[in-house]
Amino acid sequence: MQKVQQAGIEGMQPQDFDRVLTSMCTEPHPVAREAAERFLATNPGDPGTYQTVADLEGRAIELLGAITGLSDPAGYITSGGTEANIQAVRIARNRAETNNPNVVAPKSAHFSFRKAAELLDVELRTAPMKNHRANVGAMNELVDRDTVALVGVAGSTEYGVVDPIPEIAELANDADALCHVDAAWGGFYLPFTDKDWQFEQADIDTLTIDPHKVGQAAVPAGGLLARSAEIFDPLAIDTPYLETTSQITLTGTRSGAGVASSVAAMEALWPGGYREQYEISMDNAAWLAEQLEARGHDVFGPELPLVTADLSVPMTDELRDRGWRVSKTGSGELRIVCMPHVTRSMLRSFVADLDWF
Ligand code: 0PR
Repeated sequence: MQKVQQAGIEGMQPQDFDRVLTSMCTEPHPVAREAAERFLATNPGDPGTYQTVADLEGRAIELLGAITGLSDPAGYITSGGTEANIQAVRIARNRAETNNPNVVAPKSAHFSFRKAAELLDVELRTAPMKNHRANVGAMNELVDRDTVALVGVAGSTEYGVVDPIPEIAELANDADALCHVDAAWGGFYLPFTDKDWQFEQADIDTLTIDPHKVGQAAVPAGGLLARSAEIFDPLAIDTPYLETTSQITLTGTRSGAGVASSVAAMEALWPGGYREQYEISMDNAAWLAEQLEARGHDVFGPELPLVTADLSVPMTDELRDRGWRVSKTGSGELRIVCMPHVTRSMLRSFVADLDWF
């Protein structure tokens, strides 16, 4: 008890971002921070009571639809990408007829799909990759009559790679399965690339896109979008004592701060601000890749603003001692995510520190 009182919250500061090179979270935009605080005590899970934030959620989905190329979007603001991915698998499982459902995904799929599979008693089949990208032929070999969903990743967690989404959607179509795209991280960069991933054009059913990552909203605002409201029907649970009589979300009480900050960030930044951020972050990532290559390292990327390099020395501990927050891929490569808070001068001093070793 004594100890807890001594280490009071007063005066404690959160991690600042000036040496964070590994996170997919970032500094929220100032208007997002302000909106989050204003809506801190609201619950979009109870739209009958908290009408304003419920209306704001509609606006958030409209904006996410504009960003992803979906003209009549349905969806809601989740608690991060994990909830969105779990819910997509839940939709696929609930609407299918099989008792033995499986989901086919590339090996690069985020570990939230493993959580989904375990929770929902669905088999997760992962296909080997081709140069860090989903191999559609290998995915096809895993598809059978019990396949309820196919997953594509648009901006993979480890390498920042975009899978061939239209081909995966076609496989899903042929198998009569749901096509889910995980653009949790990449979604706010993709509109400014030449990637073939647009929602309606690529025939996607559901998509994860997280405002709390590249969207610069408050942590942990996530987004789940669907091509039509009916896609959510298999999730409806009766809520007899609320003013609204059914709920499709996974969590009950939800973050009004997440919803409000998402709208604030997107209204401030879509499209010009996000475009500018994409260009700056890509330039920074390309600069870093060049610097690392010039030093003889084997570099992958940037396809989106993420670079990995085989530094062949286990130096993450030394870098951590100097304050750098870096991480490695499953294969041991150094992985740098060029989020909005990662500036050229930060990268310059990082490279200077690497030279020092
Ligand atoms: N899908 C993709 C493609 C992701 O990269 C992530 C998270 C998720 C889904 C899950 O999103 P939530 O974490 O919002 O539920 N990717 C990072 C990861 O797990 C998240 C992260 C966050 C990493 C903070 C580092 C960090 O410091 O690696």
